[in-house]
Amino acid sequence: MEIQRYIVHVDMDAFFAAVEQRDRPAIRNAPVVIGADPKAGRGRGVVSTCNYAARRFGIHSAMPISRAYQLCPAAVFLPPDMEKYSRESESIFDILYGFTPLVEPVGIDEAFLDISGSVHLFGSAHKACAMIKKRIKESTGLTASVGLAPTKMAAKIASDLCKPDGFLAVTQEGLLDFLWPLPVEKIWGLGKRSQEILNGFGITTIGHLAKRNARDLEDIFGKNGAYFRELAWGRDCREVEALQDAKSISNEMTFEKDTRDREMIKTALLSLSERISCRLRRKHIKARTITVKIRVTGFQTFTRAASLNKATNFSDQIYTQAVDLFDRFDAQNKKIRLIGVKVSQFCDAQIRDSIFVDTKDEKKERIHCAIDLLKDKFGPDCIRRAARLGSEY
Ligand code: TTP
Ligand code: MG
Repeated sequence: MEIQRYIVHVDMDAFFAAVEQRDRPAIRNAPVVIGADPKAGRGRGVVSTCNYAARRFGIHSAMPISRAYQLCPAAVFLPPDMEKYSRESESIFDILYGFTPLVEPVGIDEAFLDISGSVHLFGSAHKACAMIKKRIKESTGLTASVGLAPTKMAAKIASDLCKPDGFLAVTQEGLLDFLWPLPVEKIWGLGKRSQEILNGFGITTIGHLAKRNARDLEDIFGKNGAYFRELAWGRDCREVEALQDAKSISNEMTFEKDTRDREMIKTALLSLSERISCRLRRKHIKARTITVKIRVTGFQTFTRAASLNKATNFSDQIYTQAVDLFDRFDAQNKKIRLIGVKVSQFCDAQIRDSIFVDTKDEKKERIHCAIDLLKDKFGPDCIRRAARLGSEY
């Protein structure tokens, strides 16, 4: 008999904006935008996030701040306070680790938990989710949205659909009824390009995708075709990867349009390196081997790896090595579709370097990493963002 899996996805609502609203009662009912200084509409830079009141004006993350100002000049515009959000994030993760050690941090405000083995401690999976929300609210004053499902993909979609302050549970029996009416782009890892191609074949929902035969889809996507179809059938056996168990940490990005633009690729590598270095630091580990994954137009995928003399969790070292590996790769003039960075060969940062730990440096690096999330070219969505800049002006 298959054991029922209970995967939980937790994502804080309008995270940076919610923290600022909590701390400033005067702006509790106002539209709030966190990001660059709008300078009365002439500011450069982007929106980091905004609260739901501001979203009603059409404002969203990664939008140019000048555009956000045009849409709602009366909104409260605030600069981000990354140190505060990092502290907040740490207390939220402390709460999550109280439910299970199987926590996979995804971003500063987001995580997967596998509570399959600990459900009995809480009475039921539903009760565990309600407790997660309650404890976060009580301890931080902030709301989280929580998705519960038998797979990671469904849990993530569920938390997204019930925002803000929601809880949505999907059962094993209800999984296909839940997935099939959803637009096909909700499939995890399916980039904008793939979505367009699928739409061109009349596949607009996950249900459409499930009903196509695997061979047709392989003709379109190669191996990935069969994989996407599996996901559409709710077969997603990816485990929650608690960082202490992981042998490697990786992150990748699909470009909206295949590209040869080295600056754009470097920007992506920087953003990926920073996210990875954050995850390493959160677990107090360092890595020695850096691998770059490069997928060219047509889904051909290559990897290039190198080992450093000394293990690191600093983003600049990971980034420099990643760029070097990329530069030495001969793409034979093909465009790049996807770029990824992986680090492996871990060691414990504290044991290894305890005498040399430079706390000033560590603090600087942590803040630096978080601040870069906000920057247009360094942010987590820098590629989508660049494209949006084009269409919004
Ligand atoms: P998200 O969870 O994507 O967004 P959010 O928490 O603000 O809103 P939602 O309720 O939709 O989850 O990102 C978490 C934080 O990361 C967000 O508060 C600000 C930061 N961030 C950026 O700095 N730039 C970005 O482009 C995005 C998407 C997020
Ligand atoms: Mg969030």
